[in-house]
Amino acid sequence: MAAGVSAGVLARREAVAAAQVERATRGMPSPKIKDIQVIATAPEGLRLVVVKILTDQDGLYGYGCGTFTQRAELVVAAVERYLKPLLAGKPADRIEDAWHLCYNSSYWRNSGVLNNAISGVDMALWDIKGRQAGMPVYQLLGGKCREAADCYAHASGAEIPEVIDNAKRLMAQGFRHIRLQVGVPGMAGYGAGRSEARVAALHNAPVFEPAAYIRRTLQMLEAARKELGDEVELLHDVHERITPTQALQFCRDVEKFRLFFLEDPVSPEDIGYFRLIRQLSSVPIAMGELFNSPHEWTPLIAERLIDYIRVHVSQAGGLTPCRKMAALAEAFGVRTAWHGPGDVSPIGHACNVALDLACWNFGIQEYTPFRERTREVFDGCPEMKDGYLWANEKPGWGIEVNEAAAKKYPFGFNEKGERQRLNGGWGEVRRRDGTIIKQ
Ligand code: GCO
Ligand code: MG
Repeated sequence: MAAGVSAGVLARREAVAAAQVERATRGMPSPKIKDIQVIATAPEGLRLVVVKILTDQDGLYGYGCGTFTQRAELVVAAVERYLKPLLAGKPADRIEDAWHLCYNSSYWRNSGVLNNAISGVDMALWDIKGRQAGMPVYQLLGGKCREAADCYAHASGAEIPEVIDNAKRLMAQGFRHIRLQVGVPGMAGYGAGRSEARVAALHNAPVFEPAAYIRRTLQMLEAARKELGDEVELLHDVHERITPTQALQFCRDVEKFRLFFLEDPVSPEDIGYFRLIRQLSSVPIAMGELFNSPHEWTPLIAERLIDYIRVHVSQAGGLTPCRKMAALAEAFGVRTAWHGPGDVSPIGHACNVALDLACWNFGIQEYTPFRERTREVFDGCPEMKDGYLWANEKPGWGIEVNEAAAKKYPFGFNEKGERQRLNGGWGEVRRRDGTIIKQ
């Protein structure tokens, strides 16, 4: 018993506290997870996986993104066959607890498929929490640090003048940050148009040679800086296609173009090289879309080896781990640049924007336009104005999925309705001599 406080006073205090708890929860019984469904849809040919959690409370449900387009069907199975039975009947309002339950239930963890499945559940629970509170998710994270998320858009082309024209078009739309990618003649470069012609090789697959790509990209960046002026921020994605030593030289060579960031100069397998790159070059580095595990991002952040952490939020397990990642990054002066390509569903983009608004150390957001079919399936996509992405102000993610429309675009077909090969998986790219390269 605390000194000077009688048993009677203590008992009264306990009774008051119990009454307060009862008042606070009255009328809001904890919702339970009643059903988990998966919406598998490909409105623009890219396979999107969305998890829907229904609760035992009438009309209370939520959506989460678990998009791993190259192995989408495995994410569907992971949700339906493992997470759904695990979570049935569990409280829908204990997000942190549910995350750890899912994460630990496979014993072996941090895989792309499993993390995406967990993310689908995690984001759906945040959506439910927002709908319960009557607030957008960014409010649950502490509210806005900024009005909207400054974005970069993609300008690409098979030829350098085409890239520059596309960049000018985007600048005229209000974008202040532009990612530039140019094709390499006769080769299968990342992120740019490919010509029909193909350089001579010892095989029939698409060809890529790192040295040719590097020369071409340096020419393109030089032309772009000259023609686009000094004010626009330029970005480029290497897509882990060159050797670590080439990357080191490339980082030094692009310094003069004053990039906003250079992305993925080396692959996750080679992150040890960032220590060297950091010592020898001042180019700002963005890294992380392929990361699945804290063992990948923690050292890069804690050693201050990168400038922008660029994780694909669902690939890392959803909003719950990524808001912690952002907080870790803030402590080390690293900013966020969440992955925002076409193979993230609008639910995932809405989650990116919630983090962008609520985290002080936001850096930039990658933007991919939501086209007509996507908007038909997902009502309430974040809105783009003058290069800024604005959150939907409705509760949760503020997005409703039109499930009948989603069914019109099943997996397996491209936008023209033609059958796709490889179930959404990627094929091969080889060097001239036949060596497989990362793509
Ligand atoms: C980017 C990415 C993407 C990925 C794609 C893989 O920076 O936007 O590199 O274009 O290649 O998401 O499916
Ligand atoms: Mg990338």
